[in-house]
Amino acid sequence: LSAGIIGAPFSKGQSRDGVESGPDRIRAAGLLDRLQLQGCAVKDYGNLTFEDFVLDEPVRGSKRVRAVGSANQRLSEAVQTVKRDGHTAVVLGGDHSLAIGSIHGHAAAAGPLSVVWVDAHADVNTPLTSYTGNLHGQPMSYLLYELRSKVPELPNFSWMKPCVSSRDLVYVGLRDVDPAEHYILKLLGVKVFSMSQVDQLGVARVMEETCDYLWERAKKPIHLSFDIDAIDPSVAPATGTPVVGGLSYREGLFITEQLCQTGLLSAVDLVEVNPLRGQTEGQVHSTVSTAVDILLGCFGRLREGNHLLDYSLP
Ligand code: DIR
Ligand code: MN
Ligand code: MN
Repeated sequence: LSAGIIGAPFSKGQSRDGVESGPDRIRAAGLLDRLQLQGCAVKDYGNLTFEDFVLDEPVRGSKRVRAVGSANQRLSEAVQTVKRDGHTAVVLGGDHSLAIGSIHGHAAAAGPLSVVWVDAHADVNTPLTSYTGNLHGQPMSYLLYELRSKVPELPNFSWMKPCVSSRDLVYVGLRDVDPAEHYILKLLGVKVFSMSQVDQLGVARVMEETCDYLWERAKKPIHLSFDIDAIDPSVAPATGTPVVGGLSYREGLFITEQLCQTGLLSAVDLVEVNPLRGQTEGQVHSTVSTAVDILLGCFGRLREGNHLLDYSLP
């Protein structure tokens, strides 16, 4: 296993300051050392820098489209480099609009993907259905082939084309879905395990069904896009749009353990950690360390314990 880490300190897909410091806070919590200690090779590609747009007026109600489009083009290229270097890509956000570039770059380098989207929100508004105009609530609508005719052309988005089929997408953890998003999910028949299904089936069945569903046709590389707000705010409060009733820490880790064990996990986004949204340093710490543990789980950390292949007793 090897991880290629990209920091994407990007915040313009939503309106709250602070989410741009996610990558550095997650690194400062020891992500790289801890990955290496568990036997994972790590290459840190550093933080991306993004172009500033002085004039970035809303386009059909959507905010800072030019900045988001340009940043995602850079991110897509960075993810392609990491994949071509042979690593599992790790994108540290930043807000969830960066899934546009991350998934686009992953698909450009690796071909058709399965996407597992773990989030309180579906993030499948189109620019025309969004109530907020925030692009972090829209990335999946840009990425799905089936919504192509529903997404207007936007400045700085001509570099990207949809690259995900709605049959290759599974949601886990939803509990705050806008009416138009719910309509889209039903119309396209997207596989959704909302918090209600997690309650009904338990996380073990949810992950078993997720993997069975994704493998029905072919075993494609998996892109995990993990919004920290999927986890309950009692554990991960330092995020821009917390929603009560989320996944427990244990359910979050279980999801990563199961996806890692498929052997197909090929890229991971960890997004929406916003240190400025914590009310205490303890809240920030709990959120950041949960994010780190989720990433460690993606790279083979097991709660039963691990040891390296060449371990020998002293
Ligand atoms: C809302 C909130 N559905 C929107 N989305 C969030 O802005 O479209 N996504 N917070 O993470
Ligand atoms: Mn999200
Ligand atoms: Mn969310």
